[in-house]
Amino acid sequence: MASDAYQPKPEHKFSFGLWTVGNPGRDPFGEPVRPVRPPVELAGLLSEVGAWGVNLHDNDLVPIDATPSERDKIVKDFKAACAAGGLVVPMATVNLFTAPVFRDGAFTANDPAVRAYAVQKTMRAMDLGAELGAKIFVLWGGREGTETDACRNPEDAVKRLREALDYLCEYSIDQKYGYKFAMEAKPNEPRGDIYMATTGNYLGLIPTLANPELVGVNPEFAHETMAGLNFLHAVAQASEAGKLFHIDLNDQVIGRYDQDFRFASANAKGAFFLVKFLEESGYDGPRHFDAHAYRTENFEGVKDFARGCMRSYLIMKEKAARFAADKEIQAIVKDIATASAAAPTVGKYSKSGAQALLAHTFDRPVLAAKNLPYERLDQLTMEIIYGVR
Ligand code: DIG
Ligand code: MN
Ligand code: MN
Repeated sequence: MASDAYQPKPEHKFSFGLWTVGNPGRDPFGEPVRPVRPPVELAGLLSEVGAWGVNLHDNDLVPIDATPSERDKIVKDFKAACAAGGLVVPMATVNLFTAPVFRDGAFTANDPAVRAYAVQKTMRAMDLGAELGAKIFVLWGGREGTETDACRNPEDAVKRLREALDYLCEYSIDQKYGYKFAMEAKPNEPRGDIYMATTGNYLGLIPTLANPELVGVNPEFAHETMAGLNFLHAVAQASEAGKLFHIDLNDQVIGRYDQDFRFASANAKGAFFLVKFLEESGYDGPRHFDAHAYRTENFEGVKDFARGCMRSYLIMKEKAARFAADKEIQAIVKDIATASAAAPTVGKYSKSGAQALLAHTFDRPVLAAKNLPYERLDQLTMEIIYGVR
């Protein structure tokens, strides 16, 4: 691979989940095509391609039926592999979707025993993550949903989810883990419909929690895009609310199943605006690639996939810098932000301000005539993305 300007460095904070580079290529219509590699080998791969961090679900590392002594040896070996490879573990999460016990959901399941088991399993996953140094705990409610709404009142699902989150926040406080919880939305798959379908749903739930300051979101590019939504707008709202605790980067074609493509491989324009936003907004969290290689790939192809995610991010980062330095673009950006005519500012309400606003006469034709050269601006933007500017 060329030693050019797009080589990943620790300061870029690129991370991958064990389940991403460890994905064996199984899909609903086909068996695995790649051998399942042990976590220590996956850590070696991530170190080789230049990743900064490695994330995991509990059972990506520790099999669900491992004995305590087996668990401890696995964790010891993995910690050694991470240390040897210079990898940190910034995020941990819990698998509440693979085992059949979660077929009706986890925190929102109808069976209170399943709900209690899901909370217990999450507590143990939090213990594991804390042992590995994670300070972000992601929760993706992959099975929290329905195929028929005859199965439960959706209000009950919200209440059960809140009860679990409040309990887990208190556990983190009690254990002094210092976790920031990052909630990950998805509209459907593997359930017919998943509760908290979008990042916006979670932004509406968080203020109703007992410890809202401990809970934010982990938007995923593919998940908002599956629903036909603008991923950047979800990320920007989360960021503006101080709730962008983590982010899952990948790519996706609108209206398809969750493709989890290599970052920027399907939607270069969306990737450009996202990287521009993340870099200019001061987001200082992990750049986590929750994606996987094509089923056609062998282990070397998995490395190509991981390198491509990071390279494309850095290429888009450079293009965002070109956009910011482009005099013609910036002149347009400045002009379209100026007022078309003198007018009272809205700002914070005051009686006098309201009187002045009500007394002001707006000249609608003048306002309607302001030049908005978005065609030229977007063409210049595309020419930067195409690499000809
Ligand atoms: C799927 O997009 C989910 C799971 O892979 C995991 O729970 C979470 C972590 O980023 N993303
Ligand atoms: Mn996904
Ligand atoms: Mn994800």
